Formats: sequence, structure tokens, C-alpha cells
Amino acid sequence: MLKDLDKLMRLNRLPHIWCPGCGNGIIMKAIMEAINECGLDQNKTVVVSGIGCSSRASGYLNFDTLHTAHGRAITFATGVKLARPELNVFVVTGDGDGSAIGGNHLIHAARRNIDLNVIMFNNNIYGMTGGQYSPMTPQGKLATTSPYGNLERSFDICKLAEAAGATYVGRSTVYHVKLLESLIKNAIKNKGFSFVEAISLCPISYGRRNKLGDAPKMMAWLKEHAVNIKAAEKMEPEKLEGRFLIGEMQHKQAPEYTQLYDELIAKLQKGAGENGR
Ligand SMILES: Cc1ncc(C[n+]2csc(CCOP(=O)(O)OP(=O)(O)O)c2C)c(N)n1
Ligand code: SF4
Ligand SMILES: [Mg+2]
Repeated sequence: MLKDLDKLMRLNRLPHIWCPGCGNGIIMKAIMEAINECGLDQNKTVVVSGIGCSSRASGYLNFDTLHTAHGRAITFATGVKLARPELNVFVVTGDGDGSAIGGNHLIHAARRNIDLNVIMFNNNIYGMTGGQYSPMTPQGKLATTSPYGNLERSFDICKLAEAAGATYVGRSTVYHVKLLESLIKNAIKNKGFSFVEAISLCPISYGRRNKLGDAPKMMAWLKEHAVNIKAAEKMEPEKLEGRFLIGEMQHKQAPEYTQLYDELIAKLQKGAGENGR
């Protein structure tokens, strides 16, 4: 299977920088599978990332790619999409990159319903810089910046994206790979702002400090604690305590921003022509 995907990777960039057991490669492969299965034109697909271990994925993917500044991937992607609306534009971002420094951009891109596919690699930590807590780090967990346990509450980034206006929202994990691929495929097909949270593993900067065991043990935790959103509807609330939902959280239609923008330009140009200007 990998053979088909070889062309979507810059093999000359290998070996990659990711630690053994890191979840980033699994998410990157799911993105490649989804792009392949949706038959996107490689020359019309752009991948934009910020800064972080996860954001290094843009360097390994064989498309036109932009490795931008920390927290600014969505702003660069917005510029690309506005200038060239016919392109398929992906954003690969981390939980720090996309929910902390870049959180505001996430809100407003979702609100505009601009046709971007944002894939957030959520490993619950700032992995690249050695393990500072992020807005996705659960309360009580240890980080270099919370050596006595994180005092802050984390929040549900999918609910934020949904409330801000994203027309497609889903969550999966690096254990539930087939679901992850299908969510990314649906995100690609959605004409509007799509957000997919991929719960990942950072055994080094997060797992080790919190004594969560090695990567297989962290995977097993994901398997045991994720509940499909459809199954959850039939479950007693007590059974859901301490667990999290995966699946499709939002799938709706709304006018897409670049289309509205182009229509406005056409209308103004027509008006100017009629007025002889
Ligand atoms: C403006 C700016 N602030 C801070 C940094 C340092 N920095 C680089 S990556 C990073 C956090 C990355 O965390 P996340 O986005 O979750 O990615 P991960 O490494 O966990 O995949 C930080 C704070 C930076 N490069 N630029
Ligand atoms: S520090 Fe964590 S997120 Fe970064 S490459 Fe290593 S395991 Fe992956
Ligand atoms: Mg992170």
C-alpha cells in the first residue's frame, strides 16, 4: 500500500525527526491516504504548517508546502486560498500551534467558513520545546511549566471549532486510524472550513513525565477511553465519565468565504462596467 503513497512523500527528507513511538507519522499517513483516495491533484494541493514536531509534517509531504511561523499556519493558508481558491489547502498544526498562539486564527477562519482542511495533531503538550503545557493538557498533568500539576483546565477544541462556525468537525485518534482517514476524506469533500482533531501520542515530552508508559501502553489508553459519538448516545452518563468522544461532530452546509468574495468582486466589476468606469 505504501508504494501508492510514495509519490506523496519527499523520501529524500528521510530519516524524519520524530522520536520512536511518536504518533505524528500515523496522522501524516492518514492524511496521505485520504488525499490519495479522494484523488486530489498533487499539483493543486498545498500543505501549510506552523512550528512544532507535528508541523514538520509539511516538510515530508510532497506538495507545494509552507512551513510558516508558530501559530500562523491558518493565516498563511487563508492567504493562499484567497489568492488561488481552486487549490486544495491543508493546514497541519499542533495543539500548541493551533489552540494557544494560533487559537484566535482558528476561531475566525471557522467563522468565515473558508474552505481549509485543518488537521490538528493533539498530543496534549508542546512536544518540540520539551514539554510545556498547552491548552489541551489535562488539569493536574505534569509539564516543565507545571512541575506540581497543571492548574489550568483544558477544553474541547472540537466544540470551539463547531461554535465558531466550522461546517465540518470530527475527532479521532492514532489508534482509530480508519476513522481518522474517513474524517479527513469527509473534510476534503466539505466545501467550507473543516476541522479534524487527531489525538496523538508524545511518549517523550508528555508520556514519560506523566508515567503513562511506552507508546503501546499509551495507544491502549486511547483504545479504552475513546467512545464513538453514536454509541455514546445510548450510554448512561456515568459510563462516559473520564472518557472522550470520537467521530463526526458537525457536518452542515453554509456559504463558503472565497465564493462569497469572488461573487462580490464580480458584482462590483459589473457595476463599474455599467457605470462606464
Ligand atoms: C512565536 C514563537 N513562540 C514560541 C516558539 C517556540 N515553539 C516552537 S514549537 C512550540 C510548541 C509546539 O507545540 P505544538 O504546536 O503542540 O506542537 P508539537 O511539537 O507538540 O507537535 C513552541 C512554543 C516559536 N517557535 N515561535
Ligand atoms: S517530542 Fe513528542 S511529539 Fe515530538 S517527535 Fe518526540 S514523541 Fe513526537
Ligand atoms: Mg503538541
